[in-house]
Amino acid sequence: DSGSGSTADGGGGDEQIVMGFAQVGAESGWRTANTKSIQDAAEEAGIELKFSDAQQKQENQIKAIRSYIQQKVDVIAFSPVVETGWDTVLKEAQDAGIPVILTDRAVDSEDTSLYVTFLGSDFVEEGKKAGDWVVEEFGTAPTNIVELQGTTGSAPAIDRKEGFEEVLSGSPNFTVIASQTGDFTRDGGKKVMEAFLQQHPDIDLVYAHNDDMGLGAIEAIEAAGKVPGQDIKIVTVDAVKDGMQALADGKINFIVECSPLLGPQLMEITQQVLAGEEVEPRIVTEETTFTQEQAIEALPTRQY
Ligand code: GYE
Repeated sequence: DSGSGSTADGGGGDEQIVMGFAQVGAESGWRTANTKSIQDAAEEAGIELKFSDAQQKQENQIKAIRSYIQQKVDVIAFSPVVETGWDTVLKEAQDAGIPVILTDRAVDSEDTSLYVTFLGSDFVEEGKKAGDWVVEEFGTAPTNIVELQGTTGSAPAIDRKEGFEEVLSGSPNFTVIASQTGDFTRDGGKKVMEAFLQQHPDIDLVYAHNDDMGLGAIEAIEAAGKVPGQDIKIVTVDAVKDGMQALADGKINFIVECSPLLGPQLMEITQQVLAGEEVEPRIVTEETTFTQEQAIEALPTRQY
């Protein structure tokens, strides 16, 4: 020691980072893969992770965030189940001097100083990609579409609907004859699709905001004696393994990818933020789309 009075600690740079992560729930294959990615990446980065599952309820997420504030974690990361209603709790985190990183889903707060950055997909773009495929597939043929929406009020449900509608609005042959939430779950997708099939004998296409609801719809279509992928075509978003398998089997016709593997980037951003570095306010995930052949090719090496 130089005798200057400094401690061996060297300014606190070596202390373990503690992150509080408030997850949406365990509603889909996507979410399971996302949770695993975050847990694995935290371990890899030597970050201590406090993790909570809100079971798709905003009040539970708010409680979790408040408890992270109380525990004085170094950083809070979360995926907001819905877009609105976060200002109060985010202000509490800000007042406590704890940086907040949004992952996967956005909030619609006007005060963007309430969070450092938002890491996740461009959901409007995903909706557009689904719409582009529909236009290519059906051309000018009259097409009756039913839509299985994600969780009401969530960023991916709002944006995937918007992007899809934007593309189709230019072609009068496309009609969305029914649109309802299936809450991003397989069971939700199945139940809503059962009702749609009873009400509408003439469905040409299902647009499901995620694979799980599309997989539920497949069950309902088969139970109604129709052939999914043929009698009724299906386009979904996510590209998790079960969805990709259904695409490879010809039961789903097209999938727009949404990557759940946000963990490594989240840990990297966390380290930068806590080191006082500037980070971009919006970090968009890179994604592709899959046809049946592409799914068959990608499946053997798919991580999730
Ligand atoms: O598409 C869906 C999940 O927020 C992008 O949430 C995520 C969505 C994903 O339940 O499967």
